[in-house]
Amino acid sequence: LRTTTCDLAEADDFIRLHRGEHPEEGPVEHRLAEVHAEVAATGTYRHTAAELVFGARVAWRNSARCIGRLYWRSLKVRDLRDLRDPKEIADECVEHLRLATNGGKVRPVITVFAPDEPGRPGPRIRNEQLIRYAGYPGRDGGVLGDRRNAELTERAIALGWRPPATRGPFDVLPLVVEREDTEPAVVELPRDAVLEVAIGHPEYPWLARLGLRWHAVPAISNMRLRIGGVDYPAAPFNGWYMGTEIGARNFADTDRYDLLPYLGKRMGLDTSKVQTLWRDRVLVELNRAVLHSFEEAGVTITDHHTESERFLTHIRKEEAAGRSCPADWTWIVPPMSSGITGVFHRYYDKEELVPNFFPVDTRGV
Ligand code: HEM
Ligand code: NRG
Repeated sequence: LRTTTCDLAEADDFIRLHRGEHPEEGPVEHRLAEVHAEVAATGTYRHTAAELVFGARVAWRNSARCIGRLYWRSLKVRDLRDLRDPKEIADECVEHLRLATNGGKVRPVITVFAPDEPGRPGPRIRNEQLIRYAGYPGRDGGVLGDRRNAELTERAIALGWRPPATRGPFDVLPLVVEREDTEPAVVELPRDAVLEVAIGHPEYPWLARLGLRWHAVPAISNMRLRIGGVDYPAAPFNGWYMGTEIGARNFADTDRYDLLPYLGKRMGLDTSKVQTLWRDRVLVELNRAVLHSFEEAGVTITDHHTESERFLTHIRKEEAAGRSCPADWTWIVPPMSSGITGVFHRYYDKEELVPNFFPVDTRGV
């Protein structure tokens, strides 16, 4: 746990970056002296409200794995740094979901809870995302639901969570929020805070009858926001989905919902050998179904072609502003039809910049 004195060099770099991009915030030397004095006295320092907003937005701007960065300036930042009580945090996560969901017109939001301080770790959210579907051990060693969340499901049950009487493939898990000196809080999300989209297909009416669904808002809750040497271990953030995340990964990966074999048969394809490309054909229809269903439901979603073009625009804008734009090709390139998207055909800056998001309990760099 990083609960030692904050990194002064990183603090300096951040304060200079902020004043450099926001000269209206006043002279940098004065603020640097303040920060140094506070770190000398307490081992850490408190960001101003403006620094927190800027830091969170730049953390998004610096996220090398994210294709959605064009709108980094629009991130809404909720400053809840005074909250460390697990139950209060869970309640504010629910409020986060309501603000972000916005009736389907999804808004990018981050909620920043208490930071790690010397000798006093901040709170932590154990769910990978605010909305996750349970994965229950099934018969024959299989899993009912999302295998990715099997461990979290087991943990929630051990902590006293009662799954629905009839277990299904899309049961929303409770939030598990921890603080060093208290029992973890296990808090169920109210139904009306979780907008979901029922998946149908523009031409195959039978697909809607399978009962597939997915949640509208992807809200990552297990990454540490690091700004100017200060770590915020609980800082859930969300944007909206790119269709392939659901259609080409969550529904298709063999260690997730693994739907391709079943759908191939339902589509009447020759699944006897890979070179009929039956899996590729199912993938296209499944991804059409996801985009079609979100669109019909009035829920914000983007496709991988549009998002690739936007990302290339973003890189051009960053270069025009005199900044490099680090990007990880292996994450940026979409998991289907890669070669027909623009992001496939180039190389990217490789350095790691801070502020940024890191796995919650490692240093990351
Ligand atoms: C990753 C799209 C907003 C930070 C990703 C990925 C996609 C994506 C497709 C790859 C995910 C995967 O392969 O599992 C988008 C879109 C957004 C958006 C369409 C719409 C606005 C945001 C926001 C933030 C953010 C608001 C933070 C404030 C990240 C980070 C990752 C990521 C840190 C890497 C996650 C990891 O390492 O597991 N994004 N994103 N994104 N995005 Fe975004
Ligand atoms: N692939 C994951 C979500 C990862 C982040 N994607 C975003 N982030 N779109 C999934 O649930 O499928 N975001 O902040 O919008």
